Amino acid sequence: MLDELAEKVVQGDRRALARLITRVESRDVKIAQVMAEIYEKKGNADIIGITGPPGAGKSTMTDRLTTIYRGRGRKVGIVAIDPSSPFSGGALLGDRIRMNRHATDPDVFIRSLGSRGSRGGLSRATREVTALMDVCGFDVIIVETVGVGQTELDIMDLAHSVVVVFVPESGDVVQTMKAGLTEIADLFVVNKSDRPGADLLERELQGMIEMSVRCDWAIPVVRTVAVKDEGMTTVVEHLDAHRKYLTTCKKDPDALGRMRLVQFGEVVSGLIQDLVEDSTGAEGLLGKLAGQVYNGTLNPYAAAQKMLTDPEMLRELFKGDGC
Ligand SMILES: Nc1nc2c(ncn2[C@@H]2O[C@H](COP(=O)(O)OP(=O)(O)OP(=O)(O)O)[C@@H](O)[C@H]2O)c(=O)[nH]1
Ligand SMILES: [Mg+2]
Repeated sequence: MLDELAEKVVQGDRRALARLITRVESRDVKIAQVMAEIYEKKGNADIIGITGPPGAGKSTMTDRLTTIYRGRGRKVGIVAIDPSSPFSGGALLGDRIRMNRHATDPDVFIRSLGSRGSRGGLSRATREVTALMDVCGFDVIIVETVGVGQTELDIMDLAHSVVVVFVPESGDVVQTMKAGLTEIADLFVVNKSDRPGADLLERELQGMIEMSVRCDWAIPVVRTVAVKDEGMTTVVEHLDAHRKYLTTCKKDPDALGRMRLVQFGEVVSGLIQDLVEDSTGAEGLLGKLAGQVYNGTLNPYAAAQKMLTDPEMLRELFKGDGC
């Protein structure tokens, strides 16, 4: 029996989608049940991650890519993630301006996710939001996230294809991250190539790719000027090729299974975290335990051990929450 709102999302109702996403963000415990039921209704959306330093042109690029995909008749969902912002909801102000021309398109759905509400579980929230967009009928989902390698969000666990965007001045970031970058990226973009230094950065990235051990997929490097729409179709062509590679080359057969296990662990720990947080103010054994942690009379590890081994406490934790 599907939740009424979820039923509407399956039928492609955007307003229901927006409301269900709000429930994801507020960590409504019942959302796990909804996710379990709609999971099989997921389509086969392409999830594209766009990441890179602040101001590299990620949103501008997302806007241009959206135009290209819409031109192909594909419905586009956009998730703009800003871990530093406590605000969620519509698009971030700057993005609203940059993506203005898509604002009235019913086949483009833009949503930003901040850190509030997701209680640190930003990666879980993002995964759930992309799944809901997929269920709602969006074919391409672009996840924009700021920062390279230092975010709590592992974009490569979420997206099928990851675009790492740099600007000619990004040499330092590239030097510090080095090999780590080739593990994250499926495509490197040197944006703002209208500025000096693009050549040098491109060579550095090429050098890094040659040194990397990843021989199954040759990471392309594309130079773009997103504001002038230069190089954007090349980016899309490489993304198409990468998607094709993923479906035909069957990569590492273990990889998918491992990803599912990571997700499983994430869901279980997230659910328990939500339940623990919801129950700490309550009466009973859990409330008492939380009180001891709060006072410092019991350390968090000892308390966790106690909670997970005491059948009474476990019963209290899981009582009738439908998950
Ligand atoms: N010169 C030049 N400017 C660009 C290019 N692409 C984007 N910009 C400008 O760079 C600024 C930042 O662009 P955004 O698309 O907001 O960058 P972002 O990476 O999404 O930024 P954050 O989300 O704040 O990290 C804007 O003023 C853009 O107009 C480009 O190719 N060349
Ligand atoms: Mg942006």
